[in-house]
Amino acid sequence: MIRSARLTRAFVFAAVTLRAATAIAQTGTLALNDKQYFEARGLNVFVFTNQYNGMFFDEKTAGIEIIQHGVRIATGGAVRLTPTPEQWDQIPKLVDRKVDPATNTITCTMRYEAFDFDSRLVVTPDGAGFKVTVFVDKPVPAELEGRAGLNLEFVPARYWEHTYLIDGKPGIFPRYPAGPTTSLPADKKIRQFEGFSTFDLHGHPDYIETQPLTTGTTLVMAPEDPERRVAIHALSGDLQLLDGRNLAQNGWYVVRTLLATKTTGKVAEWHVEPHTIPNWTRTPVIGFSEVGYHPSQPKRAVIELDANDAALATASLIRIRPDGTEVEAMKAPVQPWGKYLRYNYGVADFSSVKEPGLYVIQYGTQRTGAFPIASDVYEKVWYPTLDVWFPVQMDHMFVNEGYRVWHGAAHLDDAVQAPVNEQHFDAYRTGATTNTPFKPGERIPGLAVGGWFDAGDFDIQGVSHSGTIMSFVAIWEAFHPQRDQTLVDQQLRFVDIHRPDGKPDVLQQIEHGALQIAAQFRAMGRLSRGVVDSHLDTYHHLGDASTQTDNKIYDPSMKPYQTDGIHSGTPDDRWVFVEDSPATSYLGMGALAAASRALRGFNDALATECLTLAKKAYADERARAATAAQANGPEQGFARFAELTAVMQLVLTTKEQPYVDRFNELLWPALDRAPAFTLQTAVRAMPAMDAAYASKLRPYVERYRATLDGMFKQNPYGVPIATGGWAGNGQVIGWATTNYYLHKAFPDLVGTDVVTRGLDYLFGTHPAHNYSFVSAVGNRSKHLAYGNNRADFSFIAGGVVPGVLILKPDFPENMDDWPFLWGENEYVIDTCASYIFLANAAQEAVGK
Ligand SMILES: [Ca+2]
Ligand SMILES: [Ca+2]
Ligand SMILES: [Ca+2]
Repeated sequence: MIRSARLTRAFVFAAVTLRAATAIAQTGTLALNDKQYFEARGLNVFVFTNQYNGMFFDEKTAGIEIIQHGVRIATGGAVRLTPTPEQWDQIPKLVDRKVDPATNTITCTMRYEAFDFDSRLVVTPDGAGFKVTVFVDKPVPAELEGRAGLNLEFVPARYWEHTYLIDGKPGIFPRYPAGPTTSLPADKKIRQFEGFSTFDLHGHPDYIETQPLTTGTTLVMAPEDPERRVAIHALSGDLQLLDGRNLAQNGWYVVRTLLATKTTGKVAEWHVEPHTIPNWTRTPVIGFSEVGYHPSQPKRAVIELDANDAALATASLIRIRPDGTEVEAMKAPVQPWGKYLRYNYGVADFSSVKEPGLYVIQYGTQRTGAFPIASDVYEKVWYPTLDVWFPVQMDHMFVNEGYRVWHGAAHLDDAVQAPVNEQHFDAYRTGATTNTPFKPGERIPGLAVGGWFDAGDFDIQGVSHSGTIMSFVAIWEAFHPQRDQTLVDQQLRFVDIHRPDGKPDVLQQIEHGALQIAAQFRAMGRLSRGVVDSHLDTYHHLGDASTQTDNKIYDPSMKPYQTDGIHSGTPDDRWVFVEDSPATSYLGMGALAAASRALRGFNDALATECLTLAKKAYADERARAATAAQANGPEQGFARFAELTAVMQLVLTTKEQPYVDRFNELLWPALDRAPAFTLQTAVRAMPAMDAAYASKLRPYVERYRATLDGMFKQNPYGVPIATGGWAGNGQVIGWATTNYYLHKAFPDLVGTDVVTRGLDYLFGTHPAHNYSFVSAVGNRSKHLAYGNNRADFSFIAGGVVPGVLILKPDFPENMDDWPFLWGENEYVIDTCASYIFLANAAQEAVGK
């Protein structure tokens, strides 16, 4: 204890000296930087550096955004048409964005096509803050008078247990939405995306809008907290403060000024002043594995530092003895890594410490939580995912855990053929035909069985289902986990968590997935793109899945909400979308072929049927002439890769020569085109191939190995970090899994370090914070996530979130106090299944 206190003082001294030496003199005044956003120390103002991408509409990552003291507090600054916009409300199209260093301004032209309404948003530094002005060249359209406003949205969680002053009058931010709202005639509602409605009239001819919590001209948010204080002054019009959660649980606090009407030129103007703490420096994030380390594996702490901060000379690994006393196991130099995105990084390597025990990392005055070094650290890390997360995702089942019911048996009214020419809000679509033997609206028999909720929503997604089944089969074949902690009774549609039933849970999950996919092939001869809600007002369901639809078969001869107990007149049965896509269907065949192997001896009838369906569908698909779109362009690439996956599974299942030949025909060109995507498939086929196959494959693995060295230089974590609109933990898992397969087959080329490194990243060695991305796994983990219980600000044990989203141009984010950003926090089935594989693989690779 004494020793550690002395160390701490030494570090503090070093930290202060280094910071003084490296700090850049900065005033509190915002200035345009070379990344095209406004910057002052402790404050960034983004102006449409990220755009509404139109795929999932308002993703809360566009418009004017404020990052105050390293935390994004505000988004969506733009002209909006409703008081508290929902995800599917109209969003402005960014027509033009001009960044002008000469005038220190960013000017954005925004357009609402549906209303022929253009406006211009100008942002410029002003005193200790910035000014936002809205201009119009034509008056606000009549139908948007009193509706169009300048909005800026604030993350509610950042203001809980905080207060505000409006024109000097005090208020407390509501911890839970408590109105006020107003009911308005449905015809007054601003048309939502594609005419969809998030609001269920439920037989009542009105909808709701939020009303202001308060109104004034000067609003000071969190005046008591220098880290969060923001002052907004309306230079014209009034400021309203609204609570979007009255409409939707994922709503934000909105500050709003209605645009002046019947006039042109300046129609709204604010001065916004987020407080900055002089010489503020972000507290370093010590990235490490919250799960701990195997004695033999590399142990790298990656320390993320403010751009004005420099690494301390050393960090210490301190062992905690049973009596609570401490001993420094190692003092490691912190090697400066350089800059990645907006931060500086240093790496402390503790790999030489191998003694089992409990440790903490001490860096300056900071200390991590405790973590183990032990030979069995990966042995149990996948249990919550298999025991809890997957059972909770099981559709068509009643899922119980102890005294708690997660949900009743859901979607017993599955399912009907989707309409033609339908553009669906969850990115599904149909063309001019249904691509099935069924007419629009016709019931497709046998689908109320098996399957998992794809993600935080409740649809059954064909592609992710196939991947999930194939991952489970890979887990079973590679590791044969006999773990049995779940009772699954398909007859009773009953699942009981933490209750063994004598059957391995992995096989029961494979069976559950296969039941749904087999039902689809049985009815339609192919895989659906998905089975999904027919209406937006049920799609955004939060709560018990069994109340998402009425579980009664739709009968058009009955009136809405009328029921005879079996049928109802409410058209809420889910829709089946089938695309004319060989790629989707091939993946389904792969899943069936894989499931047939694992289910042999467990459910022989289903195993046999799965293989029969897969072989027939494969023959049918091969006999079908490709359309022009399928024969060219990206679809062709997807289809080839999907067919390769299907044929690989058919080869492993049947060893039949025609499949082997076709596999070879597809594999080698694919390996040349996209080696990183194809190698895993190639290596997995090895058990069914001859020795010549392995030697032919070897040069591809050598080239892959060489690309890894380049990748290690891209960021300090040494894993591929994705930069798209959905964060990349799935890719990291896939990369580490490929490395495991390559290590097994070519151990002289690929080591185990690139297997465990993927898990280190997942478990806390990543940007933004150091929580484990697997809920309830590791000492500290994601305790808020975008599971279907997100409205409760909770998590589902074992779920893996997407992770760190890189907001353009340089802000890595994973909100840990607000669960509603799916790109950062939504668990999905294929990632979770592949995580179970990787955890088993890592434990096997490093040995017990
Ligand atoms: Ca979905
Ligand atoms: Ca079981
Ligand atoms: Ca129904």
